[in-house]
Amino acid sequence: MKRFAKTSIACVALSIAAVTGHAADSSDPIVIPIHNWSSQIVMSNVVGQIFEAAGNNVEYVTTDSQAVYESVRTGDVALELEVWEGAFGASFRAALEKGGLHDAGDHDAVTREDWWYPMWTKEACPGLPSWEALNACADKFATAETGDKGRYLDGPVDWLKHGQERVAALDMNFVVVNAGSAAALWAEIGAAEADKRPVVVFNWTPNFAEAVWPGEFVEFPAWEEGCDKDPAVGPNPDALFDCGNPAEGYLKKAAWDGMKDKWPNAYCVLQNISFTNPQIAEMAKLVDTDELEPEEAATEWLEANQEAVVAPWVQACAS
Ligand code: TMO
Repeated sequence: MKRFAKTSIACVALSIAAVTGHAADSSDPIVIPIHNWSSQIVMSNVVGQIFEAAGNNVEYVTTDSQAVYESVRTGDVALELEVWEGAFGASFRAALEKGGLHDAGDHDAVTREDWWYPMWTKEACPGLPSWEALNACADKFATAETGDKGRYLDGPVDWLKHGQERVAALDMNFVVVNAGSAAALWAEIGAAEADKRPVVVFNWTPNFAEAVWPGEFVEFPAWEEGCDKDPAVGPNPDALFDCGNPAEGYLKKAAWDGMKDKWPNAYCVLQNISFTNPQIAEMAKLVDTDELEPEEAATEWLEANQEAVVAPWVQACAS
């Protein structure tokens, strides 16, 4: 009985390979890394569920969002679904140079990650969104914790490492405080909303937040290639990080070089996957606004988008 079952599974695998022209995927789990913001967790579950529906085994591991590029490079995880240019461009480029991972294509989405304020903040600081106007208003953002300097609530430390360096490079009157979690950012905005207190926090797009709180990014000196490597780039000739993050950043997929040989069918689907800004904002909303668990959010997202969005990616690999 056991032998018969094994044989028939092998036959099915062979016939899939014959139909698709790909070898069969390994039955080892495709390990997908999970980080600490909602769209990434939901997207990872969406893609995991797509792979499972195709017969792959999938495993999720929670990892640091910078260290993950080393994990993809060495094959400890198979891929990364959200490589945001602003937060992770430097780690991604460093891993590419070492070898072992590659760029598996761009999502349709255009991204931005930077200092951001809810619109009511402009009443206290009408010169916004200019960073110089923000700096001139620093006292409006002062708290007991920051004395006469303004308080900027940055993301968790693993996302962006150079908030304090930017403040120093541009000689700003701000103190950078790292939030412990994404939830702490939303709590800060929510708490300021009642009395329309001015706040400036780290935020990004696509995200659920844009549908909840109208707001704007602070306009820093525009990002130029090398701003993080060459002091001469950017307005301060002696400092790195004297510019904003890219205002029209990429969102990439990264894959372990071994993925295409070990799971050729899943790898083919990965290459076709491309999410848009509204789709990614919706994934975040299902968790952050609707309070679904990420797995449920992924299932719900897939039910709504299976036919129109997902099926073509999968079918293109079956022919
Ligand atoms: C990495 N993130 C999207 C939270 O800026």
